[in-house]
Amino acid sequence: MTDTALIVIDVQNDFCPGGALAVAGGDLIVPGITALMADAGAVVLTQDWHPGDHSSFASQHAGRAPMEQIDMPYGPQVLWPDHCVQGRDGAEFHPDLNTSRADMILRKGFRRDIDSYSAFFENDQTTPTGLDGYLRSRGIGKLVFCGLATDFCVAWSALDAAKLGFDVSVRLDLCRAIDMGGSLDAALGRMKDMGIALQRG
Ligand code: VGL
Ligand code: ZN
Repeated sequence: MTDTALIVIDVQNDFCPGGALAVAGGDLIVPGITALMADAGAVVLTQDWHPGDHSSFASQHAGRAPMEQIDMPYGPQVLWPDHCVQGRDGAEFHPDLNTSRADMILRKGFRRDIDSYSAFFENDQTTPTGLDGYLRSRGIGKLVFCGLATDFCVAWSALDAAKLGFDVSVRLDLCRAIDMGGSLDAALGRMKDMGIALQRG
């Protein structure tokens, strides 16, 4: 269907077992994503792409540890282990992800002072990435999301897409979550409240 895009969020080495911010079972979703690509009108891959001194890294904040939360000028921010550093192996896509099927590869989180969970807006929820315009100019109105992690980059992207007026579904069976401090349940609740179709197959 030419009006439907598959948006594959951050299926990168650092979010897979053995990576710096490994999500349990992150690698297991790759074959199912490959199968979904066959029917998609368009395929967009996103890539978390941070400078080595990114402000979301706990290593940049004296006395702070990964998974703590701090207040940034744009709002609360979880501090992460160093991950998806530009040009390093951890930032590469999982080797089995079919990158040649991608119409577009969108990199995000490349500004030192601001994180970008969502594929549409950075974490100030204002600065656009350009993806909205790309999809609209291609006449795409329906989006199917999958990838990593359910409760962060997938949820924030899907929620922004719904706010922007796209018809949104999330293939939960082709996502995996970080799930810290109730983050998965909270994200699922927010997506449900926004009318996003949560599918398990
Ligand atoms: C993500 C935390 C930090 C994600 C990216 O892809 O969900 N999570 N950076
Ligand atoms: Zn990141």
